Amino acid sequence: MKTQVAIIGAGPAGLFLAHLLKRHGIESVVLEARSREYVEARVRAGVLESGTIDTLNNLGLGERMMREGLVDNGLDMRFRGRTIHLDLPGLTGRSVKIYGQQEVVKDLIGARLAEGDPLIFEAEVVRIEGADTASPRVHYRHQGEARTLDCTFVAGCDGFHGVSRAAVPEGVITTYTRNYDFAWLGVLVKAPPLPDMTYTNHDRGFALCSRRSMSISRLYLQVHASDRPENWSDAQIWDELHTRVFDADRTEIKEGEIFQRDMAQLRAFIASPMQYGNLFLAGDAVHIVPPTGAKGMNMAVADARVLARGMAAYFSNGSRAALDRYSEECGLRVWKTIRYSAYMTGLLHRFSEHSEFDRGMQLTELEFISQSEAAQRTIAEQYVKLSDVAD
Ligand code: RFL
Ligand code: PHB
Repeated sequence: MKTQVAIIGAGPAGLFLAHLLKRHGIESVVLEARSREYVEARVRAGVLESGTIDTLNNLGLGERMMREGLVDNGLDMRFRGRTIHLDLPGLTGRSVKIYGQQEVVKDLIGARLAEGDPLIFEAEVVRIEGADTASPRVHYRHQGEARTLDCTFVAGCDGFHGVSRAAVPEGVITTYTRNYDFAWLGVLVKAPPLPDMTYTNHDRGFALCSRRSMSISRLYLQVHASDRPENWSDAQIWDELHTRVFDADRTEIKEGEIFQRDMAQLRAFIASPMQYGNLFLAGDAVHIVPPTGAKGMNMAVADARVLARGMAAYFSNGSRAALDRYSEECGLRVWKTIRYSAYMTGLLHRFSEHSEFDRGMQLTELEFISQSEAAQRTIAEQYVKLSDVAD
């Protein structure tokens, strides 16, 4: 098989890239290791920044998101039993939308297949050959057979554990990592959510109350990195959530059937540069943010937009200039996003290494934010528009 762009991975980065390229008249083939059912059921992100919303709408694929997504105007941070309410439109003129990542992925997959464009599931890429040549070749396995895909460019959109980053020779990429010794235990619950996104910093650890609809809550608890979802009974989850959200009489958080559980390790990671020859990395394949700022998917979509623009310039006038600047163009935005996500993580979690002094500083920072509109605006602004890029 032969195509202009071989896209590895059908997550947000790969799927957005495929649709954006198509709008520029560029052919691509998307190779995805897992099944369609698996990819569409994978519960992850939920918060869409306006740049992501606009991109989906501009592709003509935002109809369901606009209908079913929830506008989120408020961001609450609780500590010492008090709430700091950030009015996002009041502070920034913008809001965010809550619409599950797997819903975005379903919409993008549905449209790709309806348009009759190649998206191959259960096609695991095992090797990229000649990434630094004019004709790279992607080797993959499909239906028990070894196959190849020849292309002009390879887009490595295969997440943190993919093969693309590993295909870059040693010494080319520098990595910057911070691993946290805690994780998020996430649950989906059949119960009405809190009205606003609520992050809490409690002596017993962080908690987050988000939502997927007016009848489905998405709730998270900070747990130790070595913990497991099955270690927690439903009753323990509810006790811990009520406690950490300062809901002493257990009336605020509505309980309901817990129908899904997962765990996500917290990590910050950047690999730089984001390109090697004709291989370009995007999304989680090249950077990971701790989820506290709700940025991972938004960052993946922003990468796809910059990359699509560079490839469009190449295929329309033969100039590599924009493509050669891809990594540089993404760099500062990526670092700012990591910085914000690490800041929010540091502000809201309990750290085993913290001294009493560190804990005092953390709570005083929250006190300061509660009294300073400037500090609130700084947080709100980054929450709504860190992933803005020009198309
Ligand atoms: P993905 O989504 O991991 O997709 C990569 C795809 O590549 C496939 N793949 C391969 N395919 C072929 N051959 C191979 N060898 C392959 N190896 C892997 C995989 O099967 C997969 O389908 O990466 P992408 O596209 O870069 O997207 C990144 C986002 O998924 C991620 O950043 C977000 O989910 C992060 N995130 C959040 N982001 C937000 O913007 N807002 C949020 O509110 C938010 N909340 C979250 C989050 C992530 C979380 N977890 C579970 C880590 C909340 C949580 C709990
Ligand atoms: C979510 O709704 O899944 C969500 C919300 C906010 C975050 C992370 C995840 O910071």
